[in-house]
Amino acid sequence: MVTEALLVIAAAGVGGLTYARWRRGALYEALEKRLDAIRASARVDVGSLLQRPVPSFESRLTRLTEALPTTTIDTLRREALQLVRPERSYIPTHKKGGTVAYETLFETAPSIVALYQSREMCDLISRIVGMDVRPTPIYDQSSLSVLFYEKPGDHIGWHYDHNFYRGRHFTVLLPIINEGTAGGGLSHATLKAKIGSTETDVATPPNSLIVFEGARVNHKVTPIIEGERRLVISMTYCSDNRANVVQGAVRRIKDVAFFGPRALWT
Ligand SMILES: O=C(O)CCC(=O)C(=O)O
Ligand SMILES: [Fe+2]
Repeated sequence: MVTEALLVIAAAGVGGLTYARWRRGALYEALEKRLDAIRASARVDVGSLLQRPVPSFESRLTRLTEALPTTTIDTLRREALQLVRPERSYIPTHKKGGTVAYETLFETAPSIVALYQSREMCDLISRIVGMDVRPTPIYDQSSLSVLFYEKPGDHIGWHYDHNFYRGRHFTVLLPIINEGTAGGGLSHATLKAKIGSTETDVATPPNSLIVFEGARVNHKVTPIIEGERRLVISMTYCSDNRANVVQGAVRRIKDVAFFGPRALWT
């Protein structure tokens, strides 16, 4: 009797897991189709971005100011502000803030997805880092996200952006809102990066484009205070998207910490 009951429970468990996995598979197939549609329809005007001189990437970090036309930033900001409530994560001492993941952006933010996927962005980042890079896969929740710093204390502690792929992996940040009572009307959220042994402040006013090798450059964001707000589009590009088994497993564990158990089935 007891054995039978256990068997039934085990079968139900396996059935449930298989079903959940199948559902995620179906979701990613649907997202791939949606991505094709977005690529075909949503055009983002990157203005003269590609005509700009390519800055040096010797320190594995660089930034451009006034990266995109104002009208493009306005569109991206409008889409970001329409997003459903971001998922808030609180990982003690590491991160407090909101994140909207890639798959959610497909529904409500086609221009943000189109910018990330655009030929122009791939070309620009490839030229800056000196190797051909592409967007990271659709099932990786960190490929593209919008980060919301909007409650007092929202911040990210010192970290490297883990590289889950065989190739080199680069992080590209595009702040679209940064307002508060620090210098220049910006928020107190300051991006700090360690270049060698030197800690540098990286200015992140709206419409700056920060490109860095997050897996090699330790970085953090200091807390915002009451009444401040900072929204950042965070994109990752990679020179070889393939991942070995260990890299895939580590990515899932990290995604589960940030986005919950649904990320297990990716
Ligand atoms: O918000 C920022 O400036 C940094 C975010 C970050 O560390 C990341 O997206 O990896
Ligand atoms: Fe990071």
